[in-house]
Amino acid sequence: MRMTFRWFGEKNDPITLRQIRQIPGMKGVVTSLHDVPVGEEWDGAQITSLKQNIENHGLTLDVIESLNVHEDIKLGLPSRDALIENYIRTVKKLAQVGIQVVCYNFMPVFDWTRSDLAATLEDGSTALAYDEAIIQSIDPLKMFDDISTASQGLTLPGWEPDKLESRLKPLFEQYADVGKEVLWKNLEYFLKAVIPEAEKCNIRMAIHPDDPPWDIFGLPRLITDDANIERFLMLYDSPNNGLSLCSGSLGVNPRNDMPALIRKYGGMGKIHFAHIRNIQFSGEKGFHEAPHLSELGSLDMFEIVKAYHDVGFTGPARPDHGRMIWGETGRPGYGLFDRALGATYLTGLWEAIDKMKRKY
Ligand code: DNO
Repeated sequence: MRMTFRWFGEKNDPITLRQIRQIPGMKGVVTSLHDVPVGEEWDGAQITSLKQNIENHGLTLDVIESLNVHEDIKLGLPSRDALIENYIRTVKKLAQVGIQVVCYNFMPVFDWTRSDLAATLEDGSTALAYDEAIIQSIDPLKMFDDISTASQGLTLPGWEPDKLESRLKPLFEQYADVGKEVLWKNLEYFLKAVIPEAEKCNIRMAIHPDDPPWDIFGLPRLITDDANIERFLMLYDSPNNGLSLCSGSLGVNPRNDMPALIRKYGGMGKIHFAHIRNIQFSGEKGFHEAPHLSELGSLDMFEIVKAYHDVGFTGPARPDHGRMIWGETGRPGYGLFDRALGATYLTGLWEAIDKMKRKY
């Protein structure tokens, strides 16, 4: 397991590469060109300078999270072919500078979704939370404004203004005809075009599970559980077609046994990137994000990290969303302090498991 940290770029993140470099055990960075509108081909020089900047700080660029998929591709519109061509050209450019893993998702309209970006926990910290009753009562068209207002002036991943703002209403209308099976077909079409090219240039494509892993606002969601992950992998069976396995996304459905999923898909070599975080159930389809520690959440992080260790996972992993603690302000879920604590905790678990296995 190679410990990495998500960073949103020089102009887009209050956290600096220097701070990230000072987190004990931190090796690499996970990032993206956040200012390029989704669907556009990335500029090679910008990719090179991003990588160079990260390396100048003593870190490596391990994963592109995300190379987002344009809604027209998910909708299966005629414009998708040109957009897929752009996507492939970007993937090839990433490969040229030595990047090996590309994370993306195939969630319609909204990426991850929460009902509260700053729910207060017992200890006075704040965390992201989800309550199905609230989500069902929210007008999704208004939700974008609420999220933008609450996000401290920083763009939240998956909620980029260019993608949503004025496009939201027409998008919902377009999705009215796109049920689950159509979405599966459109995903298959995308994979059949992209994965053969990823194979040629050694990029491991890693889909992120849907967060939360159930339909929201009447929009279909696909990557939600074991059966659907199997179906996904069979759409295009290739070592380059794999997963960004996220314990906090899949783990909010108590029927998803995270250590078992890690053993199964890690054992098959299908996990290209690991997001590791804890959540606390707060009812049927309800949860808040918890500190990474097992004792403070519903997931057993020892078992999760041990499962990665048992399958010999050598890929990039990152602590995922953190709480806001110690008075920090910033991008909800992506502050420095709690994620740094998460990273060192996960590194500590790994060391303990590793040494226990080798010494006893
Ligand atoms: C949320 C993230 C997601 C993830 C995308 C990948 O914080 O885990 O936004 O980056 O779904 O495409």
